[in-house]
Amino acid sequence: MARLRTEVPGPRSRELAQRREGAVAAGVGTVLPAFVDHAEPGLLVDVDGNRLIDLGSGIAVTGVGNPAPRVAAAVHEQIDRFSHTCFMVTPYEGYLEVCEQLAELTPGGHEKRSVLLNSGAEAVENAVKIARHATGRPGVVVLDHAYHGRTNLTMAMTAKDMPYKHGFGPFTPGVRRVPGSYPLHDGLSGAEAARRAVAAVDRPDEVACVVVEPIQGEGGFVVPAPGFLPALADWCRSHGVLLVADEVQTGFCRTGDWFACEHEDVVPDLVATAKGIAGGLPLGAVTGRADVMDAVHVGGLGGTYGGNPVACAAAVAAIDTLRDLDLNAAARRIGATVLPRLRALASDAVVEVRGRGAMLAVELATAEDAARVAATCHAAGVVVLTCGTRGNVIRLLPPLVIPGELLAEGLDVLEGAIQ
Ligand code: PLZ
Repeated sequence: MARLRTEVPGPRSRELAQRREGAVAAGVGTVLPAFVDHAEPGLLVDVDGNRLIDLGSGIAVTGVGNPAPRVAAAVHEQIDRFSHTCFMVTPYEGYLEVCEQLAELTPGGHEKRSVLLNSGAEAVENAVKIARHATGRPGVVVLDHAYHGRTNLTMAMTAKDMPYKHGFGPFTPGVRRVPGSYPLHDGLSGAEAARRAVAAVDRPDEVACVVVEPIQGEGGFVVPAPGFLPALADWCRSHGVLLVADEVQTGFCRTGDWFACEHEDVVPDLVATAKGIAGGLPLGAVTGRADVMDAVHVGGLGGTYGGNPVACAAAVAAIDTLRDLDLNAAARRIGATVLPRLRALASDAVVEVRGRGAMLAVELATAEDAARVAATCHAAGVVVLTCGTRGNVIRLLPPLVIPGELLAEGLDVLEGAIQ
């Protein structure tokens, strides 16, 4: 079945790309300049009628599908009732529902509170604000290869200079970067890597929090060695340092659990979420220990749009969908299908195949290899993304509801491109 009607990008997309140049800031990058007209399960249909296989989910956002019928219905229903009041001015029930769901779903049976925000970066930034306030300490510890966002504080926390930080300094002080766990390259056990990480923290008594992605995202889909996260959590506990899990990319069933921390039974003090929480609408959250969250004075947290009612309605519907369709099981099935196929690839360019659930990656030898593989996939109508501090990793983040035959077809293309 021919999915492509024209070359990708086609003539209409190229026209729009030209128009874009006169209107959109050059600093906004684009992976695959095929302008989208609409989406179907597992597919993005572009303005030239090409049906692209979506193995990116808009960077791990539309796990529940795109469009997701229940999310769309909830959004329509909400926006017809009211679009916005600002929760800080006059509240509404949807915000509470999302916070209640977050308390139930995030790791740990302790009492929790949440604040809702607009994006992943805002969630991480607020987690740090809360941790500083609750501990009375200024320091923030982050890892090599970390990605936490593009605001000034989160740029300071993000490792990679180009493109995220280059020319955008000075950055906020107080952020200490330490080595993490990258088994392919450091050969350390989880416990050894954790010892190395905390040894690089000179004044633990001045550290408010350690912020970690349980599987690193933009930095290369780096799965830490088993035991790394639990050892870090133990160290935090014994030094009065809060553990903040940045589950912005890994959360909401992406790795086959609601949150990737669960895989090693790690219970963070605070969890930052966004992306998959609301099926495509902008929403972020910080959820954590009630005593820590409630340490902040009234009025200290918020924002005009944080927890916007439409985004909250979408989140409630997205969470219902993740639960009802058992998309954790779907994510595990995707991993069980993809990993053996990619591991069987015989190519000198493939350095490692790794990942968990529907967060999967192929590390290639060089960034040029990854760029060539991605370009071949794109030309064949398959949306794949790259990542990695060195840009040498191909990553797959398929919608959790992707039909099996589309996933298989996308993999055929990827395998061909790698070979
Ligand atoms: N924390 C772990 O993955 C966003 C960024 C894409 P925002 N990752 C995609 C880009 O080039 O900007 C991300 C993440 C982790 C925080 C964030 C930031 O989330 O919603 O993009 O602000």
